[in-house]
Amino acid sequence: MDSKQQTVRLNDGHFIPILGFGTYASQEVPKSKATEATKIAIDAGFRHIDSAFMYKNEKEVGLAIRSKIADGTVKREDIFYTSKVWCTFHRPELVRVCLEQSLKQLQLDYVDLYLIHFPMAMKDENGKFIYDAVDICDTWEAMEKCKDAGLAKSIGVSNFNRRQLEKILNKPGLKYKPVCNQVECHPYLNQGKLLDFCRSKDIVLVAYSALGSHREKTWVDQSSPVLLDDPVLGSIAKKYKRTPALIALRYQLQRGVVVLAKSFTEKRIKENMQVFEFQLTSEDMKVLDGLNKNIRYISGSSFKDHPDFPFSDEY
Ligand code: NAP
Ligand code: WDT
Repeated sequence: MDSKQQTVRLNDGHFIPILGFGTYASQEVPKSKATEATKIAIDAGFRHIDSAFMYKNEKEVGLAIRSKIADGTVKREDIFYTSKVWCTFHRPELVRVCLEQSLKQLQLDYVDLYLIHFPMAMKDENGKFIYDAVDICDTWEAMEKCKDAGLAKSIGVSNFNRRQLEKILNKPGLKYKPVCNQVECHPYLNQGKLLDFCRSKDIVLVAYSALGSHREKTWVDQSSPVLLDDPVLGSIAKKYKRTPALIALRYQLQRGVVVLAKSFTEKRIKENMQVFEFQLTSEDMKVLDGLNKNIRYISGSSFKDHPDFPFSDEY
């Protein structure tokens, strides 16, 4: 398997592999599965790995990365690792604390990319999350300090709407622009407008739930349609002798979106690497664009009353 993965240049000069491995799994999945799957992913050729403080798996993912370094499969600099600061660490003095906790779990000395996971500050009051008032620009300045300290090579955001991105881009004295905005993106929510905006600012859009999400009950309305069961995706898959999952991944790469794919199943982890083996015609890309229907699987509706809830704006 070709280990040199295709990358795209970020606005700070670093490069991000355009296909990433998602590692989030529900509480019921044994944490050791993350180690097993991440090792398989690296062996299969994935070089970009996405996790977060909130996923509670960084110890296990770090173990997999370090074991693939130890056995000579990769070097640290071949791996692009993303982590994210959780909402309860938005206070500027806590951002680095969260990153250092991640690094300690990982047993790594830097992350390639550090993201603000979600644009809403919260605080933990006796085990219950309540809203906290922290200016996102103050959180961003603490992110810039993490980059200057070398703990994160690049910094970016996740789940930001246009207004929230502009708030950071317009911050007086901005030192570093976010390199990316990681958001839900797939043929049913193709984020065309946010993608155009990000492009105009040299911000990479990174797609999560690109296969239609994990559909976990905590986060996803179980009555929503299953993306990979879509008949149009199915017929295009048939035409290329691939799978609906591969069509959904390829769609993102051809529109310049960096795409994450989560699987803890060896066969599907390997299958997802085939995204580099074929090309969709511009006609089929147009057909896929036509599937857009504003279905947000991870809608976060329980947070909708927070003043910084991102998904009330059109985009
Ligand atoms: P996803 O990538 O949309 O994948 C969803 C499901 O598809 C997985 O449960 C997987 O099941 C299955 N699958 C994978 N490859 C397949 C294939 N070739 N054919 C058929 N089914 C396939 O999942 P996601 O977890 O929602 O998103 C991906 C990653 O994005 C996450 O793991 C996380 O790293 C990140 N994420 C970030 C945020 C954020 O707020 N920033 C939110 C959500 C997700 P199996 O494991 O059983 O194969
Ligand atoms: C919308 C609502 C977007 C799940 C909540 C994001 C939830 C982050 C995952 C995640 C949120 C959240 N995940 O990987 O499945 O920040 O709570 O990364 S969330």
